[in-house]
Amino acid sequence: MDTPLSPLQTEQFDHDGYLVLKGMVTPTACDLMLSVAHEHLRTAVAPIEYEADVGYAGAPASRDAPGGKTARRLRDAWHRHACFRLWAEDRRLTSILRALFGEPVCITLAHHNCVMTKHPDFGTATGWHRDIRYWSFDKPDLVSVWLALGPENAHNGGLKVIAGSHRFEIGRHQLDDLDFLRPDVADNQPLFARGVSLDLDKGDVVLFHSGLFHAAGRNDSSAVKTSVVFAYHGASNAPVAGSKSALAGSVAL
Ligand SMILES: O=C(O)CCC(=O)C(=O)O
Repeated sequence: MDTPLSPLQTEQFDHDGYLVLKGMVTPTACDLMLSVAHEHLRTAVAPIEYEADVGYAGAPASRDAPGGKTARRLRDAWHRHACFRLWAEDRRLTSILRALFGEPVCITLAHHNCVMTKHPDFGTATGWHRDIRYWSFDKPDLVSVWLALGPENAHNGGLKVIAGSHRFEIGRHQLDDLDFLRPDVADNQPLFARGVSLDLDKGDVVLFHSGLFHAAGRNDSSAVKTSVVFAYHGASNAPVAGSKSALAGSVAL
C-alpha cells in the first residue's frame, strides 16, 4: 500500500497518541479468531495468565479461590494459532506501522502478544497506565495494536484513553509502584476528567503509542469481551540487553 494512512490520520496519531481504524478486519477473520480463542479458553491451552495472577483490585486471591481460573490473557498469541499470526503480520497493518515508525518494524513477543479477555464475573478493571511499563527498549516508543473481536464500550470494560497523554510530563508522585496513575493524587484529577471511552465494533483496530495513558472498567455485560493485542517497535529500537523484552525476542516483519 503506497499511502497506508492519510495525512490527517498520521496527524491524529501524532497529536492524540492513538488512532481508531474502523472495520479493518473482516467479520470472517474475527470469527475465526474468536472460535479459536473460545476453544483455547474451554480447554485451557497454556500459557494463560489468570485474573488471580494479574492481582488487580477485586481479583480472586489465588487460582484456587472462586473465579481464580478466570482467564485474563491467552498468552503467546503469535505461536498459539496461525490465525493470530496472520493478523499480526497483515501487510496493511505492517505498512501503516512502517509509515508511523519511519523504518521497518518488528513485533515484540514479550507483552502483549496475547488474546485479552474480560469476563463478566471476576474480570477486573485496569487503572490508568502507559503500556511502556511492560517493556524495556532503548527508546520508549512502541505501538500497541488492539483488535476488537466484538463490541467494546464503557458497559463491557472497553478501553478509555486520555488523548495527547503520550506527551505529558508526569511526576513520580503521580504514579504508584506499578506505574499506575494514583487515584488519590490531586494532580491526576484533571487527567482522569479528560478520559474518554472508545466505542468499538467487531473488526475495529486501535493503534496506540506506548506512552498513551489508558484504562478499562469491569465488564457489566453478560458476554466475555475478547480482543487480540500485539505490540511493535521500529527495527532500530533494540530491547535492553538482559531484559524480559530481549529474552522474549522480536520478529522482523
Ligand atoms: O482490558 C483492560 O482491562 C485493559 C488492558 C490493558 O490496558 C493492558 O493490559 O495493558
